[in-house]
Amino acid sequence: MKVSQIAGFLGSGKTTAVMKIVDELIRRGYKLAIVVNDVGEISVDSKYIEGHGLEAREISGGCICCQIAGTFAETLAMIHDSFDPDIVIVEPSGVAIPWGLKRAAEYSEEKTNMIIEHAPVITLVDALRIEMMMKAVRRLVETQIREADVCFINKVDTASAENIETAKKFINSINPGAEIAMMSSENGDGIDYACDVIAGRVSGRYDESLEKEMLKQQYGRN
Ligand SMILES: Nc1nc2c(ncn2[C@@H]2O[C@H](COP(=O)(O)OP(=O)(O)OP(=O)(O)O)[C@@H](O)[C@H]2O)c(=O)[nH]1
Ligand SMILES: [Mg+2]
Repeated sequence: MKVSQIAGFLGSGKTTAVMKIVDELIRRGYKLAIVVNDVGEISVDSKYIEGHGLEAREISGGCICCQIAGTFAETLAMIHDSFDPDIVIVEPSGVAIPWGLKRAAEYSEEKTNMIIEHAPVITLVDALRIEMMMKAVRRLVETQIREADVCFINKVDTASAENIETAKKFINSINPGAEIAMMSSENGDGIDYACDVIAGRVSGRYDESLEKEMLKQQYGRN
């Protein structure tokens, strides 16, 4: 079962993007499930779910990449056993760490008979709030970018050229290997491409030694 995460800081446009991605992937013939991890409130619109014939689960009360990893793994196992989708789209909370989520997803292999395959990690970078993020929540956003396979600079419909350039430079400085693409989850630009990435490619499994190496580089040797 393939697991696709749409990461990004709080308010970066994840839900807006996930809804459009789900529509497009269903149109392409994939069977989908979605898991939303909101810290606190319920955000999946049940009417939307019913109208789209897909399976949805909400996990609240903690971040799926850490405190409630067990619950997330059980949820994935249960989705696999009951619904068996081609792809599970996960909207992590805005403070989740992509590789932590990969690891948590792999725990589900111990809960039932299945193999998890990761879609490329997509991180949305909010072009409208790039300056704020580089100051106020830099460490977190850096981690989300460093662990991304493809970074989508989002909200390009209203962002200035300068904002977009700042976001590009910031991403490049943290993860020079990451592909950078543009998105407006509001008007749909970039959604088709995100679906190509999710359906057509895979990303590596969680690698503890690689994570330790990255942390060393980030925080110094001791
Ligand atoms: N201009 C513009 N605004 C957007 C775009 N995508 C989302 N927004 C707005 O950004 C805000 C947050 O969008 P959400 O999709 O809820 O973002 P989120 O990442 O799911 O937010 P959390 O789940 O709370 O972390 C909303 O007010 C959206 O209308 C976009 O492409 N362009
Ligand atoms: Mg959301």
